Amino acid sequence: MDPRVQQFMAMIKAKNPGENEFHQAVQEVSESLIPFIEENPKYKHAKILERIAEPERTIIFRVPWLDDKGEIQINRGFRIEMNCAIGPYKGGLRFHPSVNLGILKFLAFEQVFKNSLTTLPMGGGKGGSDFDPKGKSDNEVMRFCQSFMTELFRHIGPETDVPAGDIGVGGREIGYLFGQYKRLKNEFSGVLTGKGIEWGGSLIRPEATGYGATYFAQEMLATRGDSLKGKIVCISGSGNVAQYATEKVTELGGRVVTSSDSNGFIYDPKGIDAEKLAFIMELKNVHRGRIREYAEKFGVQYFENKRPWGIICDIAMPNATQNEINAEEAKTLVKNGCICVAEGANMPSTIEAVEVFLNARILYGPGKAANAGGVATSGLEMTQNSMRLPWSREEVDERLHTIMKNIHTTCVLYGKQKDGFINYVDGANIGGFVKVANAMIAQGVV
Ligand code: NDP
Ligand code: 2IT
Repeated sequence: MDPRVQQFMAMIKAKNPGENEFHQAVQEVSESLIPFIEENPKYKHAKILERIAEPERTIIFRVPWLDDKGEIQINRGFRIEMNCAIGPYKGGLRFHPSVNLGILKFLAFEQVFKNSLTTLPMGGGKGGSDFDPKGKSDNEVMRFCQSFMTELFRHIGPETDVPAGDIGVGGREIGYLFGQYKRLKNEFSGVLTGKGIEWGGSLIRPEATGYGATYFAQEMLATRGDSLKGKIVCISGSGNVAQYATEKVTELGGRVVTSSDSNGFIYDPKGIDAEKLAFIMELKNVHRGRIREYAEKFGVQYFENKRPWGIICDIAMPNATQNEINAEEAKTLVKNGCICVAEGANMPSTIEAVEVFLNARILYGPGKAANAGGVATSGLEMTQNSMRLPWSREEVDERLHTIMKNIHTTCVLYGKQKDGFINYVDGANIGGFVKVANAMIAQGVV
């Protein structure tokens, strides 16, 4: 490791003990940024890197609620307001039992760079709870969301901080959260994104992350005169991002052969076509069942407690969670001929796995660039809410597509090496940093 990175990371680790995912995210970014900052001393003098790694505000609160048996349950709620140099804090809420301060700080940190890359005026934030929606009734989820918002509402607002969904938070949860915010504030506003289409949501927001990651893969492939046509694609996850990545990849001529959840994955060599995807959507979004049921329904193989990276593919799209591809799995992917990795999830590859992809010189699109289509379309939802005027499906999709192309161009601008190889990690980190850093300098010591 570069000794300057090592020194910086020693400070970060001492200040944020035990927050492993946060350390990992900061390390990956500082490996790109520290050499860049050395060449641009104004950022060094203004201590931008030191400031950007310290949240502007961290809110932690108790979330008590009553389950269906009338028993009191207590969860912990969080909102990390990381950086508002270029716009109100913006980023999702995650409800998952693994949620803790370190995980949300890594996500909020990534969000600052990602939101800057979208070209839209959004700062970075993230929040959530260790609440586990699995196995809970709709009424329990509603009571939890109402209690969560009863504290969160005083910290957020359409000009202050605009949460959205992430793992475990989809249309149902956003509805309950919005309902409670509206009651408490007596205000109908764009305080959350991912809203239902009848009450202020944007068309294409549900599709946006998966579509955007696919558009980004398309751009990466085009740099090598290639396309998605005829490609075999391994996708992990079966939630929001995975579902719409599967839809778009298939539409563009690729064949998606895997789908997974936290219990295992299915392998369907014929491909997950529109009819089978409709089954997954019904299974996951309505019945909230397990992916194993796909194997039973369509007579394909199911691998319990396994991840799909051993399946031969041209393209991998990790769309489930952080650190779901380790170095061994990365090596297997490369050995099996994988030429492109487009991350729909946030930080799904470990630092060692990223190294494997970069050393193999395959097309590697890190999450903060490849999955920015979700938050970008949230930004478009905010615009429509401010104008009080909805755009058509075509208009939003076209804007999303343009934004993904622009993010790709920014990555090339900052990540293209002398030998022509595009290092998308450097490209996304530096490309996301510059605008935020310049804004911070202009706004003084704040
Ligand atoms: P969902 O809750 O809709 O789906 C999550 C999927 O990932 C499920 O299939 C889930 O399986 C699986 N999963 C979650 N945790 C784990 C785990 N620890 N191990 C294995 N599988 C796991 O979430 P999204 O699709 O919205 O989010 C997926 C990823 O995309 C996350 O990394 C998120 O941060 C990122 N992202 C999401 C955006 C959005 O707009 N929604 C935008 C940008 C990034 P199970 O049901 O068994 O838990
Ligand atoms: O990680 C992400 O970018 C998201 N979960 C979406 C955030 C948003 O505000 O739409």
